[in-house]
Order: sequence, then C-alpha cells, then structure tokens
Amino acid sequence: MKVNQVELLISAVRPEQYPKGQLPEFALAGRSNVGKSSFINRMLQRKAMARISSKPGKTQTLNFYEVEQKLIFVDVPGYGYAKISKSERAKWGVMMETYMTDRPPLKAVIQIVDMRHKPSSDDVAMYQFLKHHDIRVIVIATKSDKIPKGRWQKSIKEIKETLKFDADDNIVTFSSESGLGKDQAWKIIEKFM
Ligand SMILES: Nc1nc2c(ncn2[C@@H]2O[C@H](COP(=O)(O)OP(=O)(O)O)[C@@H](O)[C@H]2O)c(=O)[nH]1
Ligand SMILES: [Mg+2]
Repeated sequence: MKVNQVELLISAVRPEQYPKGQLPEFALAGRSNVGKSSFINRMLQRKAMARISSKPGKTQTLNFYEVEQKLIFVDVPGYGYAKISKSERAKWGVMMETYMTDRPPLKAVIQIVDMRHKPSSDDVAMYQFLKHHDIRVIVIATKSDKIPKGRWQKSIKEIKETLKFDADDNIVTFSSESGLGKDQAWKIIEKFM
C-alpha cells in the first residue's frame, strides 16, 4: 500500500471513545519496547507518526491511526513492563480485553516479538489469549537487523514452537530499521481487509 494520508483519529480508553466508522482495524500487541510504534512508522513510512517511547510503559491509551481512509492501526500500551503499579496493570488488562474481545472491525492482531530472544511468558500468554478468542494473529518477528541472517530460520522456528503457533497464522521476519518484511506484512494485511 502506498501511504500518503495518515491521521490520528483518537487516543481512547473507553469503548464509547472508539471510532464509530466501519474501517477494518489492526491492533498491535507486544511487550513494552519491543518495537510496536516503530513497526507502525515503518509501515506508514513516517518518522514519528506513532510515538516511539524512550520511556517504556508510557502509552496508556489505544491510539487509532487511520490510513488512506482504508484501514486503522491501533497502537496499544505494551505489557511486561515491571515498573507499573498493580492498579495500572489491572486497568491495562481491562482496556485490552474489552477492545480485543468486543470490537467487530478488528480483523487481526499484529503481535510483535523480538527476534533476538525466545518469546517471553507474557508473549505466550498474549498469543494464547488471542487464539482462545479466535482472533487472527500476524506475528512480526522484528529487530532482524540485530542478528545475523544465518540465525533467522532458527529464531523463527523457536518463536513458532514457543508460541504453539497456529499453522493458519502468518509470521513475518521484519526490521523497522531496514524495512525488511514491510511489503510482505502489507500483503497479509491487505488480504485481511
Ligand atoms: N535495530 C532496531 N531497533 C528497533 C527496531 N524496532 C524498534 N527498535 C528500537 O526499539 C526501541 C523501542 O521501540 P518502540 O517502537 O518505541 O517500541 P514499543 O514500546 O513497542 O512501541 C526504540 O529505541 C526503537 O528505535 C528494529 O527493527 N531494529
Ligand atoms: Mg509504543
């Protein structure tokens, strides 16, 4: 997709604030600092449309970015950030679960994992939560630029095994730094629209 027009529609917390339109939505998921906002920026070819946080655990809203009046990327707060209070964590859980499980325009969740490491227990829990709710997942294995190409295949295999990857889902080797995987990710997204 060639992207010329992007607009932040709203930063929402409650369902009443979600956009009313019917555009297909793709929500990001992944631990704090894994590269969710960088993924959005790379897909949109913008430097700083989605805010890249130097401080992890910062985005506490669902940010709806409308692209070409055709689809919406939803940037979400990450999980697995230790320095967050119990009540903040509970609020996060309610917000995410409410959105993910009761949002008809949601076509797929784009789950970002760090290709350098085995998926964390939080990554596994998120993936299994999505599968439990029959939500399609596009797994983006990012930061591929940080490991040698010779390790990519092994890393993808480990990610699949650890997540108990559903053969119907897609996984993409990606780098927000180099742009690797961008066209493949767009192809999958466009197929689901
Ligand atoms: N080398 C490299 N760095 C990345 C990549 N994706 C994200 N980063 C860096 O990882 C940090 C966290 O990224 P961010 O997008 O804010 O993560 P978020 O918290 O999941 O939204 C930033 O310093 C990014 O520049 C990537 O593909 N390659
Ligand atoms: Mg972010």
